[in-house]
Amino acid sequence: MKLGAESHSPEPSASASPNSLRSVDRFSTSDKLLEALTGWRFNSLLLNRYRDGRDAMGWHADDEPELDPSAPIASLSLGASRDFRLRPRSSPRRAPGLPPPEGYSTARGSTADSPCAPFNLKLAHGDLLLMEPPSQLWWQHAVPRRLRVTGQRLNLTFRVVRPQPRSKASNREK
Ligand SMILES: O=C(O)CCC(=O)C(=O)O
Repeated sequence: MKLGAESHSPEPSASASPNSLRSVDRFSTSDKLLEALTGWRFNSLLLNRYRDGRDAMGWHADDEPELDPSAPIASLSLGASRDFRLRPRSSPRRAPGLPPPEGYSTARGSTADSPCAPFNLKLAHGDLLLMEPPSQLWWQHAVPRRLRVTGQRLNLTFRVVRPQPRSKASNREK
């Protein structure tokens, strides 16, 4: 799935120029586009910049407690194409109401055609990857170093963060 590349300026500032105002308009347009495409309203945006193929991201899952586990994570790639690796977690986390994924018991000794074999996606400019639940509970992902990649890549991940209970510390400040 391809989305158009746009420069985003999420907050209008008091000194916003006509250009940055146009960026804000485009941001809300692409926000609506994302909602139309996914059916989700995201409330958090994380930007990663890979200056070239020497910049990489290690194996991890995006399963932090503040993230809504019932929401997908939408990931927009801009710029240089990069490999995006996926592999099953060594111990999958329980997904409420779901049996373990098919083929998981054989994941450790998996073969290329096993449903849980590690695999690679090539993420190119304008690609929108939707990681649906429970992928974060069962899979890890990484963007490995690729020294032949000389171009820059930006990656924007849209997430749903749950409202946090007020901490004792912030209560004390009041
Ligand atoms: O750059 C990417 O495509 C992946 C980014 C990522 O894994 C993350 O932000 O957690």
